[in-house]
Amino acid sequence: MGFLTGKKALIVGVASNRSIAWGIANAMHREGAELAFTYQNDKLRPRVEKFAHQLGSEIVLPCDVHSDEQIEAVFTQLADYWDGYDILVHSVAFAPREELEGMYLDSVTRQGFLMAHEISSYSFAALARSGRDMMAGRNGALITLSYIGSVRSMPGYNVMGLAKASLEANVRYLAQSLGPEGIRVNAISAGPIKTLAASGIKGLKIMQDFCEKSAPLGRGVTIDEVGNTAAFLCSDLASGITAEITYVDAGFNSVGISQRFIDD
Ligand code: NAD
Ligand code: 0WE
Repeated sequence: MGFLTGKKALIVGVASNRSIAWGIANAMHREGAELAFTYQNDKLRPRVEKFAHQLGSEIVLPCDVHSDEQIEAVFTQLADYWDGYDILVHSVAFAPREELEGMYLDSVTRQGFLMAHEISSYSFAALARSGRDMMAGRNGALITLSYIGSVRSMPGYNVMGLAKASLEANVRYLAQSLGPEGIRVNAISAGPIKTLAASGIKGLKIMQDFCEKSAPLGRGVTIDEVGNTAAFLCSDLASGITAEITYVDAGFNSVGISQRFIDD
């Protein structure tokens, strides 16, 4: 029997079969969870419907996290299918593309800053709040996705780094807010993975190669590895873990200078 048997999970952030949210959905399905999905816009709807069917789910709801109404509506619609739910997966980020290259101070704007923080951080709290009543009394768990650019400057990550720092603080404050209700809140800080959100990013390949060379495991990570960790963190196996940022990055974050740079 899977370790998520009997759990119901809402997955926000599937856009393709490379999406981290898709890796998480697969792992949660394998461990016995029932799934529901949201899609950002009409272009993504048929794709997400197809992915949902592959994992035995008929529940596919619109949700652009820019809209308070759509966030509220997700849970009124979800209540038509489920009495409650146990797991929220938040796998969403956005900043204007022009702000994800070059030097931070040359590219940051008030509008880009607000957009990045709203879509990539505030939306986690907004979804948590709207879904709160449906999660009452069932050992719920929330999970979001971060990146090491929250705590170290990374070339070109720029305003997204600030938004991820906010998201990680959001994890700690949501954990404090929801702890009394038995709801746990965690993040996974993933190593770089070639998804839609990472495509077209200048220098991504170079950064991936650098991470692979530096990481103790000497390689990158996959959406399945992130998925397995997310499934664990949202399961009762992780009942003592909340407000934590767990790195799934082959150990990259722990290294000063890799031994490989001495040996090679
Ligand atoms: P992805 O493009 O597959 O997923 C990003 C998702 O964000 C898409 O499904 C998109 O529809 C959604 N989104 C963007 N704006 C939205 C909005 N206004 N409303 C609703 N949804 C919106 O890419 P991914 O790499 O799987 O990204 C998922 C998460 O993982 C992001 O938070 C990202 O920052 C994080 N992350 C990615 C990497 C990486 O290297 N790919 C590393 C660490 C963390
Ligand atoms: O969080 C991310 C990327 C999130 C993202 C991606 C895009 C591309 C399309 C946010 N907004 C947008 N806006 C768009 O218009 N990652 C962790 C992947 C990523 O992005 C980088 C990276 C890495 C790694 C940007 C610069 C440097 C490294």
